[in-house]
Amino acid sequence: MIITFIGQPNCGKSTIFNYFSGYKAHVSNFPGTTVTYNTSRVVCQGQELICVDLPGVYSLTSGDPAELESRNYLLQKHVDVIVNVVDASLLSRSLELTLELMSLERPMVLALNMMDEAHRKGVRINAYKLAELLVCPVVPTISNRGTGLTDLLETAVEAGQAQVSPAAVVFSRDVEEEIAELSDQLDIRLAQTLGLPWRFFIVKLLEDDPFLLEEVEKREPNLLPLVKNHQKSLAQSHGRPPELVIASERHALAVNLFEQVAKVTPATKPGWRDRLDLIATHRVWGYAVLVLIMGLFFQAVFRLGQYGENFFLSYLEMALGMAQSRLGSGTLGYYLLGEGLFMGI
Ligand SMILES: Nc1nc2c(ncn2[C@@H]2O[C@H](COP(=O)(O)OP(=O)(O)OP(=O)(O)O)[C@@H](O)[C@H]2O)c(=O)[nH]1
Ligand SMILES: [Mg+2]
Repeated sequence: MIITFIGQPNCGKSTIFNYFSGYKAHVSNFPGTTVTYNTSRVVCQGQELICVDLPGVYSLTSGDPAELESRNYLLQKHVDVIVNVVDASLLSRSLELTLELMSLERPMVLALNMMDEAHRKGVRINAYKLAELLVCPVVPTISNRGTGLTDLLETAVEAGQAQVSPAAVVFSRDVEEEIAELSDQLDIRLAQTLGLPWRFFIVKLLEDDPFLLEEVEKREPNLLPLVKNHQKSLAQSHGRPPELVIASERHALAVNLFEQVAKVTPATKPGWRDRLDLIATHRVWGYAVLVLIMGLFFQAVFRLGQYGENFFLSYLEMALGMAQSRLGSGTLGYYLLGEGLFMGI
């Protein structure tokens, strides 16, 4: 069974992947850490799984090479279960990608990661209600502490066995009408040859997806003006490009989902991390903190360096003496090894 971890950048995918695989995929607090996919064999409930850690993506239509890697993996390779990792503290924004992934019509599990951060920000999420609305299991996790991860993998295996797809994403009436009309005019075999769900294919064409339009142009060039006409009609009725029309529909659906399942109660008192953040990002105190940290860093380097200096110096002098006696002081070898390497250190 092939299980892929996919989500927006910096939501904790590699941390989850590393927990299961023991593999040290690079993890950091910067988005875009993983730029190519990693795979690992994992055994769960006696079943052999292949876990795949994909680079972070904001959307399935993107020109960024790392995002394309994820998109191509999902669209072109066999995947049994999609584990959509979301940052629970940024749930509304994260659900936009979830809605796109749901349209791939594959078994899916939502990992509600960074629950500690959500809690810190006063965001309370009703995971049961979210699961009900998405028709997909939802597992709360705190992956850097390992919390909920065994449950997550077991749920993913069960989802892969049950082969149930999440709910269909329904847009507003006029977008649905364009989808229905375009579906009537195109041949379903176009999507089948590309191994894509029919509705996903139609929506992406309306979104002006350059890769799928290229495929249509290659296979059925006479159909391209038809697609362009539907894009134009969508753009005219909304006064903006078709890809923005659909992106804002997803945004509205994500906000609506968020409002149904989450409650935000502002933290009564800011914690020490929030206070530190406020000082470090202050437009005056931020520079003072920077100077203080640099000063401490230099002090640490010179003071700690003093202790090690004499110890290393005695060995280097010994090595220099040996090089001089063995190689002779005027030789090229001595210049390279003695004066170059040892004196350099
Ligand atoms: N507080 C908290 N931090 C977490 C949690 N999970 C992961 N992190 C931290 O979040 C940061 C990003 O984690 P990664 O695993 O690199 O995220 P990623 O999704 O693989 O990121 P990209 O590869 O850039 O897409 C790291 O500093 C992790 O230690 C969590 O549940 N809670
Ligand atoms: Mg990563």
